[in-house]
Amino acid sequence: MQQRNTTLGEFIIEKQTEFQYTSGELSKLFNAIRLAAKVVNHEVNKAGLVDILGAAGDTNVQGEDQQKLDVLANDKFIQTLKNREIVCGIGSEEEDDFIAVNSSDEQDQNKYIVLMDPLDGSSNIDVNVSVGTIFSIYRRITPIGSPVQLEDFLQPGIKQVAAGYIIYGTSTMLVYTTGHGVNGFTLNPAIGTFYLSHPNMKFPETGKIYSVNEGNYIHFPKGVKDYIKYCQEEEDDRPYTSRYIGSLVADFHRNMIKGGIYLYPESSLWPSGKLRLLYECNPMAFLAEQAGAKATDGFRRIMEIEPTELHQRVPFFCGSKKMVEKAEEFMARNA
Ligand code: AHM
Ligand code: MG
Repeated sequence: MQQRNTTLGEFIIEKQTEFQYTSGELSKLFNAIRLAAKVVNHEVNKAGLVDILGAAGDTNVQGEDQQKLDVLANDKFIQTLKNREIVCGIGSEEEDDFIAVNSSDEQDQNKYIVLMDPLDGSSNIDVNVSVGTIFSIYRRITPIGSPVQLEDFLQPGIKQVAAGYIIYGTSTMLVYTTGHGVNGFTLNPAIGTFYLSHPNMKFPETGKIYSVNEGNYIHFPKGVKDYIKYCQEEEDDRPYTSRYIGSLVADFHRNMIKGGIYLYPESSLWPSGKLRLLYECNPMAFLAEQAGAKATDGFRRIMEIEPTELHQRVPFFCGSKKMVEKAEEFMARNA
């Protein structure tokens, strides 16, 4: 039984044998992530106090307005990951192309690539609603010492060696998996330390919450419309409760604790769905599966999809196993 006062650093050292690669590598990686998380947390928390709100004036590769904190979070994570000399490449929602780290160094032994959404749900910052950072870690597949290639980033989710998120909410938490369950750590801001607060997190097998942007109902495929009607029917344990924050990390986190399903389907507005496979859906799918839940595109397991593009989008159905299976039934009926 884990002690409640275990710190993230201690926990990683204790669990090092569960990580299939060299001990120390995981610590190095997480040292970088947790340090950047603390810096971003500090900035997010003072967002209301200083004049750093609003669009930075740039648009990102998806053509969306970038908030200043998106840029800042992106810079902090990239800078910290580069400094720790463990990562050979970084892919980010805020960068059009992947970044090769130390690619000219013949002695470069860095083996890991990180894909991330440095500040997801960033339209919520202005209104004091939770946002998050999502990360996904792979081993490179091209030879160590050579410049990293696009193929290193285009690996299916089943190849992830670790994934997680940081939620900047009423408290700040870091939740991660290395394929041996999911553990959650809460930041004590007074001393800047993450403590194990949620050991071995599990999604309830079913739940009573559905999270979807119902304003887009008219644009959804019939299977999703029928599933939403099913959630609203008065029968058995239904109608379910509708809860949609508009921050994937926050909606996922709540559903994992309480039981629920999150849906961002394809629609006439977003023909391939809105969320990105590599740094939003795959890491969340890895966490979901490790917590006993399910993540699909309505038909296929998210983690088995072979990526073709860095910023690829995919429909996303994720949450309590029985709820996702029910939604899939409606999708199959209308395929
Ligand atoms: P972002 O990466 O631009 O922040 O977009 C991703 C976010 C998710 O966090 C959230 O679940 C979804 O977009 C909300 O989209 P919508 O406003 O279309 O419902
Ligand atoms: Mg995002």
